[in-house]
Amino acid sequence: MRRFKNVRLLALLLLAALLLIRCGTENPFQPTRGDNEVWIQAAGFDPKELTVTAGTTVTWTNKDATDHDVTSGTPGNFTTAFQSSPLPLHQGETHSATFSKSGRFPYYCQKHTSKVGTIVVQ
Ligand SMILES: [Cu+2]
Repeated sequence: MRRFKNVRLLALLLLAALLLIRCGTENPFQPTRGDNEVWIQAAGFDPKELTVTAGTTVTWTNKDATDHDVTSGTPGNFTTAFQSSPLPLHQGETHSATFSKSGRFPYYCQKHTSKVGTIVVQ
């Protein structure tokens, strides 16, 4: 009886996993934002300011249908303080950069310069 229950549970879990996989381009196994992750939403970078410790790798994920980029610096003032995304990110694509030194690192989207964010490294 117990064995039969386990088989039913397994079948149910398998069905749930299959349903999740069918749910579009987003990673179904990561429904919430990670600690060192910034989501690029239609409204802007989320969170707008992210605080991490030195040595942390931050990952940006484009959650919007529109292409966006992650450019180190402030609008019109590109810097090489950290690795910018080489190309615009399509929906679902990610870009990562490692922050080894402490400080405030502003960034923006070149296509939509009202979209700005800051990584604070402690
Ligand atoms: Cu953009």
